Amino acid sequence: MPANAGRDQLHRYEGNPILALEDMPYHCNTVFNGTPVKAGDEYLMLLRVEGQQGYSFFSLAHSRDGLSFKVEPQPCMIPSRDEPWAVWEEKGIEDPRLTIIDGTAYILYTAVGRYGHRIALAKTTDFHHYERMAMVSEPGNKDGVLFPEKINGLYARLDRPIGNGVGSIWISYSPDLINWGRSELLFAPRARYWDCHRIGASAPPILTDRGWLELYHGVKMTSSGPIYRIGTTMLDRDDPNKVIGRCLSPVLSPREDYERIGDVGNVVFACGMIVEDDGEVKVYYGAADTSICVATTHIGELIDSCFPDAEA
Ligand code: BMA
Repeated sequence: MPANAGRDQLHRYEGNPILALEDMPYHCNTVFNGTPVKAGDEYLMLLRVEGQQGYSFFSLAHSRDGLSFKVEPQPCMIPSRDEPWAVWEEKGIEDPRLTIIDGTAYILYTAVGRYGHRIALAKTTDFHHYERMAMVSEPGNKDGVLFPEKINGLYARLDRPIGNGVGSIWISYSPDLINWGRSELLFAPRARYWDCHRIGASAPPILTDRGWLELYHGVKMTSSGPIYRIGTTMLDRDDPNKVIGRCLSPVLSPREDYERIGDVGNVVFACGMIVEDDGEVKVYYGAADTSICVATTHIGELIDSCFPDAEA
């Protein structure tokens, strides 16, 4: 038997979950799907919090080691009451994904309103004041992640429109982060696999020596509901419309009680990762839509997972 038989490629931190209801400084229902950034020697994480009222908003947490986080006493971004945003955010704001471009933090998030889900864009320079910039998709789209640099002179993003009930990962480009186009399908669910039902971009892409590494989530439907797992794919460095690698097996599947049991059981859902100087990767993920966990691996292993050499 191979040494890693029965294990996931990502190694769960023994202290998981790193953020749960008990760690929150105010009353809420759950905290999950946090997006991290390393600023100097501090880690920041923008968290999705679901309030007891039932809709989501964002809070900010700080850490010195990327493992132990302290949440600020008040939420940092709540659904807008001002038009043109209010109608699109009346059911909450969800799943932030943070990307630093030229020193500004941009957040793509899901705005949830009566007409469905849209991707929205906000920016901040201090993590306390968030300026809404634009709604950047029509309804029916979510899981937006920005590339951290322009590609061939244009900003680029991945997202997940649903067409004909099928959720696949698409790429689009923009000259100004506001107007998006040249949208093309990148990759789709795979029949028979763990990602057969629906997929979506998870972490903002990271540039490696083999290309753009993307963590995505894949959903399989079962008779007791969906199972969300985390997988990897590699896009060409100069032309990310070319998918040059894709894992066969997920790198993380729900197995622990805190991933199996919660408001939505059987969910591991990444919203970001940090690559440390020594190549260690910390992947931050929501567990069962109820807490935040971290799992680690080496960047080389994540890259290798995109290039499986045999049908498993
Ligand atoms: C997705 C998103 C995530 C959530 C996941 C599992 O569609 O809504 O926020 O974690 O489902 O419920």
